[in-house]
Amino acid sequence: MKVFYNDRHPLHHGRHEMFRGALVPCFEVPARADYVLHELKARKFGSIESAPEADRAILERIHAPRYLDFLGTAWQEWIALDPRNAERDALPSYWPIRTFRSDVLPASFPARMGLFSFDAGSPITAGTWAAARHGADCAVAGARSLLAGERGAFALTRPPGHHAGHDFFGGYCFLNNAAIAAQFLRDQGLARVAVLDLDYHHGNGTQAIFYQRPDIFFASVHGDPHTEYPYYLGYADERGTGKGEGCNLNLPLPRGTGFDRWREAVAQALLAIRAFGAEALVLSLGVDTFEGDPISGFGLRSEDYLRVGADLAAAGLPTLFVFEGGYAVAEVGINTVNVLDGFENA
Ligand code: SP5
Ligand code: ZN
Repeated sequence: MKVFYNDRHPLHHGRHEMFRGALVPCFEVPARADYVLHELKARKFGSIESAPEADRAILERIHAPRYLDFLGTAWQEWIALDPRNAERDALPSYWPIRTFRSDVLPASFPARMGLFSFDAGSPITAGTWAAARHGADCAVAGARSLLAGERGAFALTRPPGHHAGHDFFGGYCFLNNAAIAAQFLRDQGLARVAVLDLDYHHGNGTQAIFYQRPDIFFASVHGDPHTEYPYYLGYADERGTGKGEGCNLNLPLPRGTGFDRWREAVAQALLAIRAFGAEALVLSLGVDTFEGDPISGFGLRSEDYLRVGADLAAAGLPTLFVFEGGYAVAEVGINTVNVLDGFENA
């Protein structure tokens, strides 16, 4: 399978995220993707390709121009506030929640950072835009390879994407790579596309982007948002709205869920995707479902990921894997490549 590797990913390297009143070291670190690349090479799996730059118009199918403009200049604006900010990550401190206005774009950079975000755990660094932008290029290149007839492709990129919405970042995500790829597949002529999100955390960004859409099905198996991040979306009663009613499927599971129960939920999601009539699948591949993940609560073991890949292959759809979360850094490569290996060699 072709692997579209974002070689600019190390340019995004946050130092700290806010956690319970303290700045703690980031969980989303460059070594994550390095381990995946290393494992691909060690197992001689896939051919590593580079991706050409995708037109900005492709990104604008998903993201608001004013949000893309903000991301493109955020770091320059951050250091313009205070030259000493060059040594500090940019994190928001203010948010326009209910009763505030979000139509006005404040001149203040910290105010705009809050307008375009939903948590204080997703630092913007000097290279965040360059890394995120090229990650989207990789997702688009992966989608192109499916259109050219490949059965599977992998966009190996960070920062991840599934928490990012039409005009906001959060959850370590800035550009929604999976959503950009799914929309691109539609725009290139596929009538129906599905996104299946297997990251431990609900893909709130992807869901919100496609919530009214009858042509892009979104399914997600994730930690119950009553107790798990991102808390405010991902409940089972969210089924889509308007013409998109019935095209959203959330399967939240309690913290502590093991592989057998989790696998049943994935099978249920795949049945729904088949019934929908999807012509291609975009798979948000987070491996923070691993038993050793430091911020998550499911119990998958490394060998289980081979069976995940085989189950996905059995669905019989051209599949673009897009890398999302997974924070047990030393095991992220093995777990991710096990999925791809299980898919390819099922
Ligand atoms: C893409 C993705 O997986 N994003 C996840 C973002 C989660 N952010 C909240 C992390 C909360 C950290 N909890 C630390 C627990 C330490 N014991
Ligand atoms: Zn996650």
